[in-house]
Amino acid sequence: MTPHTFLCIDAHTCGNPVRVVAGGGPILPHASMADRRQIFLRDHDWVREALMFEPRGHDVMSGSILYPPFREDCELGILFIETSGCLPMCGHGTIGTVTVALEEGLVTPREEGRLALEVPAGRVDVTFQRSGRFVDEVRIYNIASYLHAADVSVTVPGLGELVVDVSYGGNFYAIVEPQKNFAGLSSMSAAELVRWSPIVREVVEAAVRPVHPEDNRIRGVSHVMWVDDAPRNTEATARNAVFYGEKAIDRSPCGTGSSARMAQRVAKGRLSVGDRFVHESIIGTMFDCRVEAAATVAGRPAIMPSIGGWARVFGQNRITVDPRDPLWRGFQLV
Ligand code: PYC
Repeated sequence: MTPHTFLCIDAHTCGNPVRVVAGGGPILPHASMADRRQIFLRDHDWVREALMFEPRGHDVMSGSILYPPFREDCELGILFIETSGCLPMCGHGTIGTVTVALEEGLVTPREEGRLALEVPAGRVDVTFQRSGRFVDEVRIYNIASYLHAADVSVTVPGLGELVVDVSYGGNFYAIVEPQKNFAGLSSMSAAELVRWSPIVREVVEAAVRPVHPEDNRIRGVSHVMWVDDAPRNTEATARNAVFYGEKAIDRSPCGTGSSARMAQRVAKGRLSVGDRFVHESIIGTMFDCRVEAAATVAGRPAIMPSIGGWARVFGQNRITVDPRDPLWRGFQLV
């Protein structure tokens, strides 16, 4: 391998990192983003590891690579990269990527205020508002989200019984609401959430093994969402802390997590089509979400959610991965 340079733009969405690879990403065949995701994971995963893991990234690092879309009805293709792999969909990543792409002139929308994106999970439409050269807000019209399994009882070694729901919003989430062995987010530090979440993920995955009924490449409980209805902001409806990868807690309110959460609440009669749902993150940032419409996923009741949020661009990052560096591929301490 010769040294390889990536032209990255660093941003954050409501506190969670988004490193957008605008140049230097691997050339992938003319294929859907779902197929390109598989090809990237098979042949080019070193790119993700080198850019996401230490010493060039960190435990919470997350980002995307821009591609021309395969679908003719889309204007931009996005491949999500993060420490845990390549997600089918990432909400905070989409808000950050769209903000970067627009502010840096990397995409020209067919119609001002709208963009159609191709992501591995399907087509995602966004609307955005700009003030001059800056993007103020991006709203994602996310893919159909549904409650996959309700009231699943698991035994978590060291913690005891938890009853969780497994819900899909672009990734499968184990949702942990306050109950006997979880008294709400104020009862657990971030370090405790990082300690318990991989164990919860493992036992819930063993109990449910979710597979998306319309795309069997989307499978497995990848995220654990701890929630309560005691947000600190008066405008917020609820708050959450989403665990992903090996050590990461989402600093944003999590777009796919918020979609999964709304699907769960609608399925349980606690939210309705047309309702607004303001989700607060572990650091107090908020996404302004809505249940846009009812839908179905392979005959199951589902919703079409939307998520509004903001991102800020803060750096141009020309990163060279040099094979002379013994740590060129990156590492993670777990
Ligand atoms: O916003 O969808 C999201 C997300 C997934 C993992 C981290 N953030």
